[in-house]
Amino acid sequence: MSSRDQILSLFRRRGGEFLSGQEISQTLNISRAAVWKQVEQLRDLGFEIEARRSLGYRLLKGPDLLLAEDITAGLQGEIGWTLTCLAETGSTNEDLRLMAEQGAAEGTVLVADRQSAGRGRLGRRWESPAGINLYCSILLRPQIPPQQAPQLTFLSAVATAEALIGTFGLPVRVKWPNDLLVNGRKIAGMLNEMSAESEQVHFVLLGIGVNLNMQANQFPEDLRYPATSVLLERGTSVPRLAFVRSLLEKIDECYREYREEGFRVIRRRWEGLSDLLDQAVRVDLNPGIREGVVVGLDEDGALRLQLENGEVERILAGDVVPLKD
Ligand code: BT5
Repeated sequence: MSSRDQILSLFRRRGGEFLSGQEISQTLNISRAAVWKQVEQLRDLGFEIEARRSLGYRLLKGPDLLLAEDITAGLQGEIGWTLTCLAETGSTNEDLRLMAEQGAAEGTVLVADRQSAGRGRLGRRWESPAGINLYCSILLRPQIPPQQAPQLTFLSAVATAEALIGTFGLPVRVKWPNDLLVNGRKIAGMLNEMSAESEQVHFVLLGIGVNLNMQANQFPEDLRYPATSVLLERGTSVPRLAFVRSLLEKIDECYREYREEGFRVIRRRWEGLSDLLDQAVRVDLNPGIREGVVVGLDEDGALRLQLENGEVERILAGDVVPLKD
């Protein structure tokens, strides 16, 4: 743990009471001057810390920071989480890929407060301003053949949707393949990547971006779809910590189910979160258009579309829009 995290953890344990500079310097084994420097850095990060000559320091108020120790404290589940929170990085998926290639274990998670080059799919950008949202990547090493790896995309969408519903009571729906919408506006996106050889997956990275406290003017102007955040839907800001914890618990639960029962249960949960099941839709295959009725998901995550002639076509990529009558 860094000196900064150690001081914060001391403050938290003291619950708003004063901590003397001497006590901090002894516990951390750093000089009094170093303690002062750390306190100044915490203030730069937005912590309100009162300093009194005879009493020492006390924490009055903290920003909504994400710290590894807070996130994992007492988390239940089977995946052993190893979490690192970064103040800033290019893309958590990029960083975690390097760690995975060097042998990082299943359950390794990177969270960033801000991403300077947050990635969407197909080279698109994911807007990732500091201090308000969740940007994280989760490393899994499932024992599956590569063609089943897309199933993990549906797993992360189900887990994220259920965490949003459970924590904030929002009416979240899934949009094939991997967007989460509230009232037709995008609140979260998934960027899952894998490394595999012909028979076996080496690892899968679940990249998850969730708009928690994003204000309307913080979205880029050229959005492909209208976007929203928990703040915009609920009208109040929300703590990021509670959400990340619930997300990791949901991932753990879904992954256990997936290992024990295969894709079946995840698929059923995903279909329950989709508005498009049994609906007439138009799919823009770019190029080409298909119209039909959505009859479910295939084993590999393809959308099953029943055409007018009764045939079922598998849609691997495309933009799906409901047909209004
Ligand atoms: C996605 O791509 O929806 C995947 C987003 C994954 C982001 C996470 S954050 C942690 C991890 N590390 C990364 O570098 N990435 C992952 P896609 O479906 O291609 O959507 C991208 C499009 O959504 C952009 O072209 C914009 O139009 C729009 N967009 C960008 N930022 C947005 C935001 N914050 N909220 C909603 N829409 C956004």
